[in-house]
Amino acid sequence: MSNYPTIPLQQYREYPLVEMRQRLNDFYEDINRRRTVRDFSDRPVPRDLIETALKAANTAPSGANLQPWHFAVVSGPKTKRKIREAAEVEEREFYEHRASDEWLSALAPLGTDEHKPFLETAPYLIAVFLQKFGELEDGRKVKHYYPAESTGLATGILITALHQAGLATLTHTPSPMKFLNEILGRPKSERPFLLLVTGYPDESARVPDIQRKPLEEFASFIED
Ligand code: IYR
Repeated sequence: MSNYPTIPLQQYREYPLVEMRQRLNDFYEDINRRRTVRDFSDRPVPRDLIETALKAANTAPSGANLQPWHFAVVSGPKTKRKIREAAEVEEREFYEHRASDEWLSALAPLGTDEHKPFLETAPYLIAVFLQKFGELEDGRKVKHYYPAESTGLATGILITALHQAGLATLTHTPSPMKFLNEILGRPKSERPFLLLVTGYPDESARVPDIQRKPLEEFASFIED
């Protein structure tokens, strides 16, 4: 087996069954209040909240524990404007030409269009990058395994952590979003994964009246 050093699993906590149910129900009720928000307030958010949420995200499991992600956190108005301008160019192209009618009708209930004012209004844009390779100090490349799965998991924890703090998020995926590498000075070995917009929701924020599927529709239990 491995000859890596190991330590006892001291952090693990077992709870009595009633407590397990209580904790899980509380968590479910809380996460079930999460809604993707598109109307953000410009109220500032202290940076330490973002830092702690990122540290939570970085606990995600990853292929061979190589942590194949990078989070570029943007709060500066100049950079936010550049990102908004570049994203709106791609979005205009998407809504006017690239998207199929089928795609546009799937998006219709969300009421989205090519205007992305939240990219300037929200206090933080977190650009999530997936690293296909890591780089050692001497410049040698290290292959990463399951970078998409790993980065998706880390992003899920990030969204959950920000929600836990009382911040709203929007998972925004302008496509293509190579412009993020240029604007944010990220290397070619990193693929922009998504842009997470976060902050307080605007007081007038509204969300589409959409439902989550019932358990029977999205899970199956095989018990024999
Ligand atoms: N990227 C576009 C379109 C869009 C696509 C999907 I799939 C969505 O769930 C929402 C939007 C935009 O941000 O408007």
